[in-house]
Amino acid sequence: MDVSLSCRRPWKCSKSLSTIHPNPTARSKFTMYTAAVLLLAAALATAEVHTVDVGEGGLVFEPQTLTVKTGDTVIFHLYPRHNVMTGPFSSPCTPTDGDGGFYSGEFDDTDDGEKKFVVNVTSEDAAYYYCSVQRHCQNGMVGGWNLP
Ligand SMILES: [Cu+2]
Repeated sequence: MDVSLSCRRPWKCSKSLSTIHPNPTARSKFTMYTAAVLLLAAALATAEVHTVDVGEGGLVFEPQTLTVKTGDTVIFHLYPRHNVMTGPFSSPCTPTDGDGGFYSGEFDDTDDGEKKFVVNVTSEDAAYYYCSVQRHCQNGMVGGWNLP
């Protein structure tokens, strides 16, 4: 027998919620999942990608300073013969002692004029970085993010 034909009072015949969602837990799991996806989407929406040119126009980082948040990505575009390395503010132009610093490695000539070094930001602490080639740092090739 066709249900729609037998139903003369549609407001009394509509399917109950329990029919649509026979398992209430399944429904709340779906809601939790939706909330998690929305939160993730919001986090991704606020994560930024920053680009820093390293030595494009001389002994400079351009821009010289950045404001970054955890989750952001910083892409260093290394121009020939330059690199980027973190260092402590207290002793300029020397490498950080292995505690969460980064180093792009030597610029490799086979990279055809441009090399990208990508850093994922995992802390909002200030970071100082410089170019460790010859005396570039001593000549002012320094930069940093979230500097006080
Ligand atoms: Cu340099």
